[in-house]
Amino acid sequence: MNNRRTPQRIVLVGIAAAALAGVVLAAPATATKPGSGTSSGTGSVFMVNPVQSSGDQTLTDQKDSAAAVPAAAYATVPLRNLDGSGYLRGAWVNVRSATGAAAYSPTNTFSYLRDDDRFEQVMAYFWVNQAQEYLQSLGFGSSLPPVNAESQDVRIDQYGQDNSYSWDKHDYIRLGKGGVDDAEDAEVIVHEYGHAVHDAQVAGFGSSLDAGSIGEAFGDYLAVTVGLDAAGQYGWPVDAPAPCVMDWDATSYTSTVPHCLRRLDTSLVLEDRRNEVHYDGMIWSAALWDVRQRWTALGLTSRDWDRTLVLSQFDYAPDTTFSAAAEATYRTALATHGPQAAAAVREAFAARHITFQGS
Ligand SMILES: [Ca+2]
Ligand SMILES: [Ca+2]
Ligand SMILES: [Ca+2]
Ligand SMILES: [Zn+2]
Repeated sequence: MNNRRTPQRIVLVGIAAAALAGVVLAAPATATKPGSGTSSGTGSVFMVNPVQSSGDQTLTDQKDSAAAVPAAAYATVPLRNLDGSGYLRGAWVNVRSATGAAAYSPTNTFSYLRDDDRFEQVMAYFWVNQAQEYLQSLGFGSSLPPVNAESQDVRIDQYGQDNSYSWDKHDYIRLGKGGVDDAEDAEVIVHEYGHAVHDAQVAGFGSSLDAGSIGEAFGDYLAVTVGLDAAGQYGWPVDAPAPCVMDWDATSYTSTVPHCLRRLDTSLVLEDRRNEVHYDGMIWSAALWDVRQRWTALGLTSRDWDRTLVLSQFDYAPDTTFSAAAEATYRTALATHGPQAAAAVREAFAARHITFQGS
């Protein structure tokens, strides 16, 4: 394990330093797939989710009825990198319907309301593509190594339980139903994509309780940061607390307002753990969210932090501990943005009682 980790860290830190110094490295061959994603279309999607964009915490599923969500919650968006087949397939996403009709349009026009199962297919295409584009905008696949730069299989299970998961052995994301259809909330889709990102960065990632918790935490963090970035890109409203994860999917499970399946800004510390990956993940995601604020106070940006965070994850062992992963993140921050930024990382983890040697 150490034989693998140490050289990789040196290589990656070298790449990061070169990128930050403005040295442009040759793009890896896998970064683009010419001919497999050059068409564009349009689709109708939620602006992350209808609760986050409207601020209306009284919205409920009402058995998947179209009338339950106002027309103002939808946005017409470009669907990029399609393969031109008329299906929702492209360079970074391959949507399959486990049951029912696959969305098809010879003009690449995909406009459906939420009671039509094809709506979830459009959501999955748009948001997985958006997440990959976000990673690429940070430099992954150009100045930095690619991250999951392949056509991600996504299966929409029209009859399944509420059991979305990313199944790395078969390399696909499955989005289920139950309460609000999972793919009606972009934060569920991007959370699952976060697992695919980890799997692509470190084979078999998540084989310890701590690593599994980090996987859940990163999924939640990625979901929120990609959604906020998209809101900025497209000019969408955000009328719910930014650290609230899966506002719309949560309406089926939570009675307190605001509806959040989980949050990134809890005060949980290591001793609060319950040995359950989603719950324990909130200890880790609170540190990630805290670093974001600390770096902003230092004059850095959320994008700077997101780039450093994802870069550091190449260095996590599949069965890492919180402590070892925190140290790897600290060392990457030191290499990319220097001692002050690294100290902020160390302090954010220490606030969650996650420490490592030298901290
Ligand atoms: Ca639906
Ligand atoms: Ca659900
Ligand atoms: Ca949210
Ligand atoms: Zn998960």
